[in-house]
Amino acid sequence: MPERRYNPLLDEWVLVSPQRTQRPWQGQVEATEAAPEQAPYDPACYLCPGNVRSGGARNPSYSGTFIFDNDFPALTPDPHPSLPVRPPLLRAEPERGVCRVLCYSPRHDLTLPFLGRAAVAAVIDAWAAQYQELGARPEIQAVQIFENRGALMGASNPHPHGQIWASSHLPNHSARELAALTAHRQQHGSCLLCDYGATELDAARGERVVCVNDDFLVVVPFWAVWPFETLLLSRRHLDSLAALAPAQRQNLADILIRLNLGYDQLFLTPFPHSWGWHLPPTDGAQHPECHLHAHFLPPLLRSASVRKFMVGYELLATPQRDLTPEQAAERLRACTPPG
Ligand code: H2U
Ligand code: ZN
Repeated sequence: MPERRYNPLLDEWVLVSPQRTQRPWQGQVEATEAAPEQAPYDPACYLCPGNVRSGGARNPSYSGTFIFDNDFPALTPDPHPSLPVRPPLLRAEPERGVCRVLCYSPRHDLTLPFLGRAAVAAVIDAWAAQYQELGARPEIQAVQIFENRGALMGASNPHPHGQIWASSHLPNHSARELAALTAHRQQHGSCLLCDYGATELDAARGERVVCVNDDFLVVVPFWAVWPFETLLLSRRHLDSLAALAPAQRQNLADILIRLNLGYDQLFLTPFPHSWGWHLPPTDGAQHPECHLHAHFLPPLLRSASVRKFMVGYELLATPQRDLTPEQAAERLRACTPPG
């Protein structure tokens, strides 16, 4: 039977219609392309060590992580000239910030789960350092760390990399989450995501749990919108990546590797997705309501070539899914290596 489920982080609903998984499908079937083999170094890659980027700068011969200012940034650090006076309904504000690109390693051919635990821990260190460095700037209120993986998600280059966008206002999703986390703390005196993580670990058979270790938990959230969407959260209350002790960084590397291997195994393809961290605002205030977590938002539905489209009812009304989060978690869990 259909039901609607509530997403307490975004204060919105998702329609779950499991009876529809039986319906016939004669729609789009994308050709399954075998992922092209990548070489460890590609002389034509903008991100490989020693190569010239499309903006003209030359990359150093880096050996670990490599971070540079995006040559085509969506946000720029310069103070804005004043905006034109407009009617009240045409509201705009100046926005400034910094956009950076983070290459995970010099290896053109190794995605995150194949880097090995020490190299993934170095990427975690880089995320934490960027969050602290950019967040310390007085004009920066929010640091968004994310990755578009795969051509299906619009990634422009196969060299494994992520992005960091730091802005002078809170982005929409962070603002909505912050409001929800704050309201939960005021009403219940506890952290929404601590309470949610405990609820999932207590649930019958851990039916939405994908993988877990001493410090981290991955679930297909009860309110997931994308078929195989997951939420990664710390098991204890930590607000940000900067608060992670070295042993916790190792456990975070472990869970990131296992989750990504599970995704790749699910449809025997390098699983395309967008994913990223939600970290506390960097507005100088304390944020005890914030809880370290990342969202993985993959589009694939049935195979390496059949994806979910957000169309019709989803665009105009409410997101809808057929496969239940519990079914998705069971399948993803079966593909994820044990710790
Ligand atoms: P994707 O993560 O979606 O692939 O985007 C890569 C970013 O890298 C994109 O924002 C930047 C693009 O502007 N880029 C450079 O800054 N320099 C380059 O030489 C290539 C790509
Ligand atoms: Zn490369």
